[in-house]
Amino acid sequence: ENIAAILRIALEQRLVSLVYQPIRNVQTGALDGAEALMRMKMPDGTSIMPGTFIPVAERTGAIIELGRWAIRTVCKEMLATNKVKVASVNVSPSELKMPGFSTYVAATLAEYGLVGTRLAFEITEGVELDVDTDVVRCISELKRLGVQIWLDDFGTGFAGLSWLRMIDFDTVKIDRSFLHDCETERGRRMMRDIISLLRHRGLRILVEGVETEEQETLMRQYGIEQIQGYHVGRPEPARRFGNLGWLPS
Ligand code: G
Ligand code: G
Ligand code: MN
Ligand code: NA
Repeated sequence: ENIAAILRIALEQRLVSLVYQPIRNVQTGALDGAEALMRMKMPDGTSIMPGTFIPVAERTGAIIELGRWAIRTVCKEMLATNKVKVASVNVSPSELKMPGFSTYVAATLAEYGLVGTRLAFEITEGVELDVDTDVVRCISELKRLGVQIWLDDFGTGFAGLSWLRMIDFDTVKIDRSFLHDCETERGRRMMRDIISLLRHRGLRILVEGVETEEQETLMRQYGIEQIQGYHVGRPEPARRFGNLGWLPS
């Protein structure tokens, strides 16, 4: 298909790039890691956001190639250079269903001399997701490599709780809509209930969409481990990272 070919050309011509949004440990203030987000630049200089091209890539199968490129690039420009301790990559369920995904991940980590624990995959709790045996198998293979599995946008889809039943996630990212609702007592009660549910299951919690100091303080009081959002930092190219005070052991 046409668009699949365009995406392939975009990759070859380096029109696709990654930006990284920092993740802060809200208890210590340290930079814990960064999430990789894809960007596509058109020859005329305008940017296309993933919300536009990822669904097309998923439909045409081009997501497999884009996804592999993203994993390799994160290993090369963020992890091998020790710019962050942990970097996360968003993955579509269709990538996890492809035979050979975990083999590719293992080979890429080995190529850059990285331990699996430094890489995380964010799986979005979208409607289209069905937890089938292929996905579960792929996730156990990744976990055997030490790779972290995070649940993204928790609370926005129908599948959240059944995913929690079936998959041993390392971190759950609570969708930013719940944080924004924390302006009201009703919203704060909801947030505390979600935190309590996740705590009882032994999950690490990251809250997304922190835009103010007040929200950061509230999340610290709630005992959240990690936060992300414009208050911590916007997505930036890899070259903007580097003096983060973290040294590999
Ligand atoms: O950066 P932006 O707000 O446009 O990202 C929106 C969403 O696009 C992300 O939350 C994520 O779900 C998806 N996305 C971004 N980068 C990637 C990627 O590399 N692979 C996949 N599968 N999805 C991505
Ligand atoms: O689905 P996912 O959480 O991976 O989407 C990440 C996207 O969320 C980023 O590309 C960014 O555009 C958006 N985002 C990140 N931080 C904030 C924030 O503090 N406020 C808002 N409104 N959007 C954010
Ligand atoms: Mn994400
Ligand atoms: Na999210």
